[in-house]
Amino acid sequence: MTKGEIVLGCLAPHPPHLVYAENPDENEPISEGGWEALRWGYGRLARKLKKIDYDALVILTPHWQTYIGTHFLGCDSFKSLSVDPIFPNLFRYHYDLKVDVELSEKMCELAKESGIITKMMRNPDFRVDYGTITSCHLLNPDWDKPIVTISSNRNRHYYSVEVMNEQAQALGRACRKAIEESGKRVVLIASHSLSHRHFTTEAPLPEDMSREHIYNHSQYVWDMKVIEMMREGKMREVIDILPEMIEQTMAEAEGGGLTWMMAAMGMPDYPAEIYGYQSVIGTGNAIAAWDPNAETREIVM
Ligand code: 2X7
Ligand code: FE2
Repeated sequence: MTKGEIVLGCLAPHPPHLVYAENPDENEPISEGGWEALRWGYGRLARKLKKIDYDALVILTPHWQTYIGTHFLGCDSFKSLSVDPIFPNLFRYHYDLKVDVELSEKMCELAKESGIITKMMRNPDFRVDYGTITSCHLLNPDWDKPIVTISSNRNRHYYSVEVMNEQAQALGRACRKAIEESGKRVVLIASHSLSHRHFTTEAPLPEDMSREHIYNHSQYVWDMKVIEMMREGKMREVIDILPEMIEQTMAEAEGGGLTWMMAAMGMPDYPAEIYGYQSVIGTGNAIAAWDPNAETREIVM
């Protein structure tokens, strides 16, 4: 069997606002648009993905939170209605997705072998979190590839940000080994924003872009610093300073997504492709991709 490989890694933020703004058939609410800088960037990355030959999308999401171990989706398919708990006015999405259970089991097994507490989620009525649905919809609106979702273990809260950062790296290394042994070509997704300070009052019309902006300059400065380091190919350094960024900006990277993905990809020292940056309800959202293939890697923005 040929050795499996990670063919792309994506930082893919999941504000449900972006799906709402796209008006896909799957989502009930109707909008007048909004957040174009992110949606157009996602469109470009989705077109790149269409040109890549891959078998599955593997996503780590901070909105499936587990306190005992790391869990992996373990049924062939999941179908239900996903309603955002905070924004039910924007996101009531009918999903019907397929899971690569074989790959999921392999990652679960190798993570366990490396000392991580793991569990397969075998409940067919399990409600898939909106982080998975939003990031996967925006990257692959056709839903024509199977996915694997990995939960976010809350060791950041149980222990510390530093423990999270170490554990997520161990998980990333185990997932890489599992992918290599599987023989599959896999796209990784870290589903989260960068700085994460929310606004406190919502505009009467959510897509009213005159109300959308960063609310705290320090958060913006952190976001720009991290994006600059991504462009420079300094991902080892980004992961090293991540605990400080998380504490100062309430960043969603606390869920382990970026750390996990970068460890799985061997801490890229080549430039990330940047597809967009914009605020959604005050949070800082960057879309970025790491393409290990130097021939297809681009300077996007
Ligand atoms: O979960 C989210 C998020 N991460 C960012 C912005 C808006 C809503 O939900
Ligand atoms: Fe979120």
